[in-house]
Amino acid sequence: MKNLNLPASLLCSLSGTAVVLPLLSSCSAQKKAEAKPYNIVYIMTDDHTAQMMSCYDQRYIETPNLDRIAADGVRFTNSFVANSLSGPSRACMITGKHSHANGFTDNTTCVFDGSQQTMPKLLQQAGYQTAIVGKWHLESLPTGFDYWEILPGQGDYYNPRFITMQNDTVAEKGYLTNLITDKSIDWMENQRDKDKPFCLFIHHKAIHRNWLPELKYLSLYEDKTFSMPDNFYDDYEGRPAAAAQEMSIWKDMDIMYDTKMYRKDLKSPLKGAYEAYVGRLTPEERAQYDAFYAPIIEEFYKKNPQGRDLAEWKYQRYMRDYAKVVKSLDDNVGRVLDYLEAQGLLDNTLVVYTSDQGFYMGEHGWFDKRFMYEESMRTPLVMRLPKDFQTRGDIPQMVQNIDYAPTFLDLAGAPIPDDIQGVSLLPLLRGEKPADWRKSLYYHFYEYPAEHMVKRHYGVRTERYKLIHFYNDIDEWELYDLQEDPTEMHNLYGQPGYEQVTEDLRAELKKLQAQYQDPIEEKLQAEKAQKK
Ligand code: SGN
Ligand code: CA
Repeated sequence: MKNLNLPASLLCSLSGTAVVLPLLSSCSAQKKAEAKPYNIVYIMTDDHTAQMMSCYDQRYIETPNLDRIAADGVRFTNSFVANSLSGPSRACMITGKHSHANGFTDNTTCVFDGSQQTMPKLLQQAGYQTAIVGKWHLESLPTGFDYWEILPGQGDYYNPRFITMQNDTVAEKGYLTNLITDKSIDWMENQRDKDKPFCLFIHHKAIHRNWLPELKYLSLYEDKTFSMPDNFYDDYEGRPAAAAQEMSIWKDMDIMYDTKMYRKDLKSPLKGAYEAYVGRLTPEERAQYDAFYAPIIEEFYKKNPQGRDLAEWKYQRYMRDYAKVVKSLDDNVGRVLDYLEAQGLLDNTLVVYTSDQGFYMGEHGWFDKRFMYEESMRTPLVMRLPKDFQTRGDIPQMVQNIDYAPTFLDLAGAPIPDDIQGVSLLPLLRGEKPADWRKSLYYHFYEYPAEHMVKRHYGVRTERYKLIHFYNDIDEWELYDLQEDPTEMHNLYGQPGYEQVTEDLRAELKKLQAQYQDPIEEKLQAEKAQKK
């Protein structure tokens, strides 16, 4: 099921249906003579979930510029990551390989081996200029980029620091989402070699914790009451790993750091981290920030909500802050689209918008991600296609972040090395419906024990079912019927009537682990044998 690996110039579109021509016909020859290589603008945000993007979900907020990408192009309705965490997701994306194969399995212990094969390096070999601006999060410095300017670690929202190619850390004035966009546009306009095709990664910190809004949007959404998901008060029955997490809005969200109810005279575990982040504001900015929060803080401590009142109060503050941060992001995506349009670049550029993973907006009572459950395994994915791609609307096939590398290489007409584990999405972008498209996805999360305490797990997802194995200090299996139970509240593993489904999924899981060469099952068997 590898891509067809033919340059775009070998394809000719006949009445909206893409047809592959075995030899250069006069049509493709003519196109080849005219064809300019495509550019790629890859915009990736951090922790932006499809629930908070109106082209996916109309319940909460409007995202007109993100929706513009989908309206003019395509929306993937089954887009997933291989490991729902920032560093690992980014490593999957640039290598086209699962975490065990690219070596970056978690944020806490890994340093990306930048000497390995990556998509940006292969694009450079194909004659592309490559650049990345924004969050990098892979510990080692970027390789394979002609230009880079990255954030130290998670980065700062206010008056942020950037690491330059000289390895200097430089603080800048402004709001991070705007600055990343300014720098990206500046690279396209003033710094790149305009005779070469380019691939630019615009990697935002938005909408990562602790959701600090641009000051001009502090008051936005303050009148809005967000509806709560039905499973906000999930009791995790039959799901011990879900019960053991520490990412509950009610119990784990920090009152100062996350909900900004700062008081000098009180304590909270993340008070110092909060002070450091808002301490980056200038005195004038801080005065504006404090003036907004002062009455909310006063009212909060006066009412002193407890129990479910506190949980629901926190949920509203969380939703509002997150929505405000999305607003600046949406504005800035609009700026990039406008720039490309004004420069006449849009027709020749693939614009991709995605996130490093999904996020919980109160589902199961949570914030954060990590789990293989739907909200965090999914990630938004919309694309605006170059002019000669006629495909529009929804693409329902299951795709994963390991597919971006082969897709971009394919679009560039570059060969896709055999060890890349993802598959090119180009056939889907051409409107084809490949009969042999993948029927299942593999997932593996490793970062445990760690912040939020989500246990290690791996699993398989098919169109209808999901089988998960939580391991390490636990040995628990979970089975979900996504058609009957889309919010994954009923673990069916071991229940009568599901023997065949379980057996089939186990076989599929084994097949995927063999295909991708993930040695985890053998490792666990060996550990078990040793214990006996
Ligand atoms: C930080 C956050 C966590 C978050 C991780 C990973 N804590 O450590 O809430 O899960 O990043 O996020 S914070 O106190 O520093 O805000 S990731 O998207 O980078 O993987
Ligand atoms: Ca993230």
